[in-house]
Amino acid sequence: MEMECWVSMPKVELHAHLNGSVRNSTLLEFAKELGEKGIIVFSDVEHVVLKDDRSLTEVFKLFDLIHILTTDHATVTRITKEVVEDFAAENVVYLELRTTPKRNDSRGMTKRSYLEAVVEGLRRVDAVDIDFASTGVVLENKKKSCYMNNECDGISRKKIYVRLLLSIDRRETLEAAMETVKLALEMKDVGVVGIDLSGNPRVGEWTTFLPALKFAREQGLHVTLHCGEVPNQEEIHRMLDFLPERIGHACCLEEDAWRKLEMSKIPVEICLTSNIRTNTISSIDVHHFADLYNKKHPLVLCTDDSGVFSTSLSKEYAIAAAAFGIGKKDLFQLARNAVELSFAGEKVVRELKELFDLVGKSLAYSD
Ligand code: 6MZ
Repeated sequence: MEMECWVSMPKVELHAHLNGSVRNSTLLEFAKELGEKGIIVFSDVEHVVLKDDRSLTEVFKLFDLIHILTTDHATVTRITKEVVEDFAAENVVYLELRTTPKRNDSRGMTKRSYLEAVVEGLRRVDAVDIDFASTGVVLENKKKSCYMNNECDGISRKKIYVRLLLSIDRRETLEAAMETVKLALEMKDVGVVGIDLSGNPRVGEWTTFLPALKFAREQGLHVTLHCGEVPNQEEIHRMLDFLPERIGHACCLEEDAWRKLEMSKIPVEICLTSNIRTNTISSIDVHHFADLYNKKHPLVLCTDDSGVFSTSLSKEYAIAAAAFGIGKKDLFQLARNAVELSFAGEKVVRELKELFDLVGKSLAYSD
């Protein structure tokens, strides 16, 4: 099936890290600027940014580099705008974008000002209409909204819903994690809907963050955890026992943890290319997507880090179709079902389902 079929299909993205989704061209532009100022050596950075095949350890080294390139307010605003517009361009109709609020004293940056710079990026989106606030603010450019390229007639425009998850990095202290959760609570009205635990899975103990995660949950924030990117069975079990509303990856689960996951019905965010590239899963034909899909376990296809892994959500759908022999209608249904897994709340879920049903009929994705 042609790529265009996956691009034109409406899709839902629930696991995308902001700094992992930056275009390579933008990263190289930043690197050039810092190179000219003598802050970095451009040729060294160029080599790292353009390298295609990376181990999990190398990926986290790359993130440290990306953060050097991106951590000032104007840059954060720019990458947010670009990332949202890139997802919208391939018909992602709902994007739950996650990012780690960062404090950087040398740039006068606090976690709050970092997040404000992200929200400013959402405000600056102008290639499409955007709904990013839980209070229902929609920024429209006078024109009527639509979702699909081929339905746009020059009068109507695409629209994307964006909500934010704030990530806790496993390198952080409990105090820093608490600050992130409190920030999330204060910024609910600009579309922050939950908390993610991520970062190098070989670093830190997830139990450090348990009080912050529990507090987040008590306060009504949604919680998703990176779980099972490395084979730490003790941690995997305890994470599943916590019953997060979703988990990311779930790659290295031994049999009893796997059974626990299946029984729990905790939805899984699947990132095919990321898992293969980082060698977390040895090859696509043994990927656990197939088992979960066949057992009708709730799941969603995601990109993880579309910039770092040179992928897109449309590509992830194309890979699933080719590797597991799933047809267009079934993958459309998978995307539609993923709407239910979003943290956006009933109103948005209802609107998105209506949209899927409308598009499904007009593009013959459904019967
Ligand atoms: C775990 C990951 C990740 O937050 O700076 N991140 N954490 N596993 C992964 N699999 C490859 N990919 C990305 O985006 C980058 C940060 O997201 C987390 C890491 O903490 C990384 O530093 P933000 O916008």
